[in-house]
This record gives sequence, C-alpha cells and structure tokens, in this order.
Amino acid sequence: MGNKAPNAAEFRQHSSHWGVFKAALGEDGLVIQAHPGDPDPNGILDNFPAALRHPARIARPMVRRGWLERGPGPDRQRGRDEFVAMEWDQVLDLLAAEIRRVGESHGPGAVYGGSYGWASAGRFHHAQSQIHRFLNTAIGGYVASVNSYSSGAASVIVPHVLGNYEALTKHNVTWDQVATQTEVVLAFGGMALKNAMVAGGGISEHVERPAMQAARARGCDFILVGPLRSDLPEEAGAEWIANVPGTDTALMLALVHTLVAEGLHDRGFIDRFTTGWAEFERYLLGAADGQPKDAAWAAPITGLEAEAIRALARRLHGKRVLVTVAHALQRAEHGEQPVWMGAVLAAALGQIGLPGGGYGYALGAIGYYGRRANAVPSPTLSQGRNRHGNYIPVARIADMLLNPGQDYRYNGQTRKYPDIRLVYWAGGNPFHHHQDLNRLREAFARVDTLVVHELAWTATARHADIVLPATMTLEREDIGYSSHDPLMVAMQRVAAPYAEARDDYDIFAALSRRLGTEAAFTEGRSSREWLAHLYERTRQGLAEKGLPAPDFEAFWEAGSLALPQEPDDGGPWRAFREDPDANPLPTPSGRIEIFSETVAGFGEASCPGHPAWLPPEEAPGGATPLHLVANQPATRLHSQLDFGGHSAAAKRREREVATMHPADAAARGIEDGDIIRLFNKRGACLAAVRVAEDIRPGVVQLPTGAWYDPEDPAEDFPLCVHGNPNVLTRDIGTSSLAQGCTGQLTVVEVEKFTGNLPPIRAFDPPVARPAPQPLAAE
Ligand SMILES: Nc1nc2c(c(=O)[nH]1)N[C@H]1C(S)=C(S)[C@@H](COP(=O)(O)OP(=O)(O)OC[C@H]3O[C@@H](n4cnc5c(=O)[nH]c(N)nc54)[C@H](O)[C@@H]3O)O[C@H]1N2
Ligand SMILES: Nc1nc2c(c(=O)[nH]1)N[C@H]1C(S)=C(S)[C@@H](COP(=O)(O)OP(=O)(O)OC[C@H]3O[C@@H](n4cnc5c(=O)[nH]c(N)nc54)[C@H](O)[C@@H]3O)O[C@H]1N2
Ligand SMILES: [Mo]
Repeated sequence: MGNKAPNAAEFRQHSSHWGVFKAALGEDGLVIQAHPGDPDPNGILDNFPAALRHPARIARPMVRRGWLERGPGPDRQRGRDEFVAMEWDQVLDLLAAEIRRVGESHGPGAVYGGSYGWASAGRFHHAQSQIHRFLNTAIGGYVASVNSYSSGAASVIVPHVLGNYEALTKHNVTWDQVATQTEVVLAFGGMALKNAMVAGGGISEHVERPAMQAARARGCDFILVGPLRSDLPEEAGAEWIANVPGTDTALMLALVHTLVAEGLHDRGFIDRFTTGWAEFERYLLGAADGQPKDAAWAAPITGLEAEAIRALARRLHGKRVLVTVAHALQRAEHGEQPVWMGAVLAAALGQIGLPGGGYGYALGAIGYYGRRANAVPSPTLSQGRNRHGNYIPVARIADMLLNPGQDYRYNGQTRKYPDIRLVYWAGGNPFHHHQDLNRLREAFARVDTLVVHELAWTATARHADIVLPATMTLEREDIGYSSHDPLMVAMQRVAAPYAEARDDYDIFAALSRRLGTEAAFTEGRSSREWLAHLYERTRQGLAEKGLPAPDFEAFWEAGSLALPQEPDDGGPWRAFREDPDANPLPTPSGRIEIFSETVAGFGEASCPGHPAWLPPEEAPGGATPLHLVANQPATRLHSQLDFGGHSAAAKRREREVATMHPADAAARGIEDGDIIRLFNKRGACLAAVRVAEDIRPGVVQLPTGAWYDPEDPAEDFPLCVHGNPNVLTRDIGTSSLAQGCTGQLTVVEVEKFTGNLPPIRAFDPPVARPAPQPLAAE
C-alpha cells in the first residue's frame, strides 16, 4: 500500500448519470468524493475506483477471426469465435472499407444505427449523438430506433389519450408539491429510491428521500402497490398492498368501479375534462359482457381481498391524491393498459391539475422526473440529418434481424422490417437490455458485420466482428448537463486513456477521414473546441436573461455553473384545469380521452379503444409456476461497471442475488444463500438466493445487469452462470400498438443448484491471437 493520498488540488470535477463528484488518481488508485451539495449521494459512485483499470477494459482493437478470414457474412460463430488484435490504422482501414461496401451496394437502409443505450453522461462524447452524426454525415443516414426500453408503451399511448409524454414526466407534479401538498400517494410499482438515484446526463441533488420524509412528517399517507416491499423507502412509512404482478389494471378498474358504485367519483371533473366516459362505463359496469369489473371480480385476479379493494377506494375519495405508475408496469405484456387506466383512476378522483394531486406517471423512476426544467438551452451536439428515415420501435431489434421484409404493426401503421447488413453499436449493451438473449444471438448471427465501440468486454463486444476500445468518461473532458438538474458540470479529465482506448469522437473522425467526410463530421473542431462551442448556447441563454454568463475558460476553471430553472407551475395539466378551452391538451379532443376514437380505429385486439383488463398470454402455471420480476439493479446503472466494487460487493459467491419468499423457497428445499437455477423454455441462469418476507409469495425477483456469462458459449441454450434475467424474458412487444419492451415480467421455475459451481468468466478478457501478418496494402 502506498500512503500518499491525493491532495485537494489534485481532485478534478466530474459527473455521471448517477451523481456529480470529484475524483483524483493517487498512488493507491482512484479516490472519489461525492458532490458536497448532494443531500443523499449515491453508492453507485463506488463502482469507479476498481473499474478504471480493471482487466475487463478493452485494451486494443480486435477483429473476430472468422470475419477476418472469411469476410463479412452471416455467421453463427459470433460470440463463440476467437479474436485477433490489430493496429488502429489497420482496423480503421478495414472498417471504412466495409462501411463503404455496405453503403454503396445496399444504402443506408441496410445499416442499423439505432445503437440504443445510456452510454455516459457528457453531452459531447454522448455516444448516441456521435454515432448518429457519423452515420448521417458518412453515408446519409441509417435505420434508426424510436422510443426507449424505459417507456416503450407509455410514450406511444400517452399522446393519443393524455397529451405530451415528455411533459407528463418532466413538467407535472414535483417533489416539492409532494412534500407540501399531497395527502395520499398511491404508488403502483412504488418509487424505489435506488431508481431516482439515476438521471441521464448527470444529477447533483438526490431530493426524493427528503421529500418523502417531509411529506410523511406532514401526515401524507403512502400506499405501495406491488410485489416488493422495498419499492418505497422506510422514510415513506408506506402501507404495502402486494398484488399479483401484471394485474394492476384489474385493480384500478375495481377501484374505479367501487367509486362509481358508491357515487364517489368526480362527475364534474369527468364531464368537463374528459371524453368517452360513457363507453368506458359500459365496460366497467359490465353492460357489454355481463361482467362488472368490481372488487369481487378483481379479487382472484389480483390476489387481494375484495373488501380491501373497496376500502382502498373509499380512502381515496375527497383527498389530495397523487396516483403514480412506475415505468415497470408498462414494460410488460399489454403495458399500455396500466398507463392509460392510471390516468382514468386519477380522473375519476378529480385531482388532475391540482398541486400535488392527479397523475404522476413514472414519478420517482428516474431522477429528472418531478423536478423543474432548466430555463436555458442545453449544450447539445447536433446529430445532423438522417436522410434515410426508416426506423423500428427500439425493442423489435431481434425481430427485425430475423425477419427481413416482414410486415409488422406499429402505432396504427403496417410497416416492413428492413434487410440489415451492418449493425453498428456505440454506448449501449443489447446483451443487457434486450429480452430472450438466445434469440438475440440468433439474430446477430444473421448480419454481415457487427461493429461495437466499448470500454469493456460486455457480451455485446464479445459477439462483435470489430471491437474498438473506447475511453471511459474519466479519461476525457466533457460537459455534464441534464435538462432538470440545476448544475452544469465541467467534466475534467481524471486519468489518461486505458491502453490504446480512443474517444468515440476520434474514432469516428478517423473513419470519416477515410470516407472523405471528415469536414462535415468534425467541422474542423478539436474536442476542446467542441466543448467551448456547445457551451456557448447555454452561455448566451444566461446572458439574455441578464444572469452571470462566464466564458468557457472561466466555467472550466470553476468546475461547475448554477443554472436558472423554470417555475414549479404544474405544467400543461394545471393550465388545462384552470381553463380547458384556452389550454386544451394536445389530444384529438383536447381532453383526457377515456375512450379514444384514434386507438379504437387502429383495430388492435391487443389495445382496444378504452383501457381494459386483457389477461396475459403468459401467466404462471404448469412447468413455470412463478412470476419473475426483472427490475433495475440497486448497485449499478444497468450493466455499467458491473465489474466495479459496489456492484461486486452486493453479489454472493460472485453471482447476482435473487429474492424469494420463504414459502416458495421451503417448497423447493432452498435456503438463504443457496445457489439456485432459474429456468423456463427460453433459457436458464444461476443466481444466489436471498430468502425474505419482503416479497409477495409466488414472485421471484432478479435484477438486471449482471453480465451475461454463458457456461459454454458454443451451445445454443447455454446456462448463464452469473444471473442475467434476460436469458429468461420473452421477446414480444407490449401490443401491436406500441411494440414496447416487455422485459420486466416473465414466468419461471426455480430449483436448488447442486452441481459444481462454474466459475465467473464474464470479466476475463477473451483470448486474443496476435495479428497474423500485416495485411497487404490495398
Ligand atoms: N429484463 C429487463 N430488461 C431490461 C429492463 C428491465 O426492466 N427488465 N429495463 C430496460 C431499460 S429501462 C433500459 S434503459 C435498458 C438499458 O440498456 P443499456 O442502456 O443498453 O444499458 P447500459 O448498461 O447502460 O449500456 C451502456 C453501455 O455503454 C457503454 N459505455 C459507457 N460509456 C461509453 C462511451 O463513452 N462510449 C462507448 N462506446 N460506450 C460507452 C457501457 O460500458 C455499457 O456497456 O435496459 C432494458 N432492459
Ligand atoms: N439504481 C438504478 N436506478 C435506475 C436504473 C438502474 O439501472 N439502476 N435505471 C434507470 C432507468 S433507465 C429507468 S427506465 C428506470 C426504470 O424505472 P422502473 O421501470 O419503474 O424501475 P424497476 O426497478 O424496473 O421497477 C420498479 C418496481 O416495479 C415493481 N413491479 C414490477 N412489475 C410490477 C407490476 O406488474 N405491478 C406492480 N404494481 N409493480 C411491479 C417491481 O417490484 C420493481 O421493483 O430506473 C432508472 N433508475
Ligand atoms: Mo430505461
């Protein structure tokens, strides 16, 4: 152990999606200090020190042997082959030639550049912006992706029935309003503190815990509906209603039924601010199908007592109630329904638009919800123009690659999947985010070439043909900025690049040079010049408001800059409530659509014209009697830095930890700390098990983000020995309306694993052969 701790002057300001911090590289390695202004700093910061120089980092460019020897083409060896190390100049020549080949013979419609993923916090080295800008300038565009894995269903249904999706999450009820106004928070899926710890672009203040504390101290009641007790923190003092996962729509229907049956619904609000109640009420009361959607009906579906449902409905009447619905609920089959029905429940309670009341969709799911927006323009890199224009809903990637030319439905249209030759990824990890990973492997086997820029050997990098080592955020300069965080951060360089890693920008600039499009891509600017250029927009915004507007050098020197924010005015729903004629919602009727002509007109059985209970196709039973909840991990952001210390410390016997109820464990002879095997017809993985009462019986929980680690990659259905739940999840869309991700819920069986425990190899770099001979010059 060295003994020289870095002194204060050696600390550099930096930022991440999970918090603002200072860092210094001392003799004993990286030292991190959370932002002093953050009332509740995030433990995920502790993943940085061990990650920075971890052997899981990618040291040099690599090319898959089979691709090098046989050239581009479909190949089931992806993810099974060995790699050959190459010099940067050599690999960039090869890749530029391949991009030219695909661009010239097939056009941008054969290049999938959706490249979904969170990457890192800086606004300039934002990997999505970089790759899209590169493909737009180099080959005129690419097949893009729309929507997100986060809110695939909500972001499509909400504009039809409720208004602007962005405003629903980002300009609506704030944490300040919850702290001071709300009387009852009814939280479907909860608002776990671990989730709000994260905000894309950076976050300087974690306000959720103190806000819940203040609300509770004032007497606000928190009611948690969901399978996990930990989805609301102790500070909220919540009551816990543990319904069967995936049944929230039935519960909400029964709540509204009780309100209507007892005359407790807000008729005045419904008449003035909504449309389509009559059609919905016929369904609710059972006029069409003879089945009232009452508490007795919902009880066996939801696993709750009918009287408990009725009592809950009565408690909501006449209070300032905030209904929240976690993103998680819509990341499942028929995910559109709980989002829409949550709005109908809030409308029936008549609180929409009141301070601290109404519908706080996804409040608490991410740290930029429930806050005020910045009042100056953001420092954002232009992605240029995609002249190609084709896209897929993001979670249909494997479907697209497996079914070129096939028709599919999306948002009322019939569209056709393109025929993709080249897939290019920077800043995302489909082996983290996508479902049914064995199917994803089949899909990636179909393309000619898969290119990945990564800072570490994720499974996605291991499945690539060309792997280019990217710098980690700590190794470059950037600007940290999030639309709803009042601190803009100079992300100063803390460490030199690892081995031969390069910035995504420098890689794309070098490729652009080879393709003759360098000037369009770089506009002649170095990275530092770009930062100054992006900063200027925000600086001008400050100057126009007469606020201190330091020049770039002064900002950089200071390390951060406080930004003004918009007032907490309740957003479009407040304005709508105050004057619905002057401030209509941007829906076809200008009101909240409880029945939607548009949605009904699409004719989708999987998403009818009003919210409805649609039983899932896949429910527990038979060989798979348990629900699996695959939610966000507490100790990392998705799969990022899974090899870091904070993530590693929470594992047991190096495996991700699943939680089971004692009754389910006992029935299977499983004890706390055992290794279990989770399986269904799609795949299997190992995990360590925590046996505890804080989960609903019949439910197993395994968070996402442990790196996919196939015991024998040569097999078609290998066992993941580490605990990645996406070997089990199902790759279907939420419905033919939104086609969103359904990764949150699936069904499994669990058994005690008694074999020899296979080692974890996910973080060992693959064996690489040296380059055979320099390739002959072209
Ligand atoms: N089963 C199931 N699956 C899910 C979910 C679920 O609830 N259940 N949730 C889904 C959700 S909401 C989301 S948002 C997705 C998240 O899915 P992703 O956003 O794909 O997950 P990340 O792990 O954040 O992937 C980012 C990758 O970018 C790399 N990276 C970081 N910085 C840089 C950089 O500067 N350059 C380059 N080239 N690479 C960089 C990181 O190493 C990491 O591998 O997962 C989804 N998947
Ligand atoms: N620490 C950390 N924070 C994160 C992320 C991360 O990776 N790590 N990812 C961020 C991202 S990109 C996103 S989109 C958000 C995601 O936000 P969410 O999708 O809301 O987060 P999850 O943790 O997946 O799910 C929240 C809870 O919903 C509950 N739940 C699941 N299914 C059901 C159901 O059918 N009914 C009910 N009532 N409850 C259910 C689960 O118990 C789960 O813990 O989180 C963000 N925050
Ligand atoms: Mo997400």
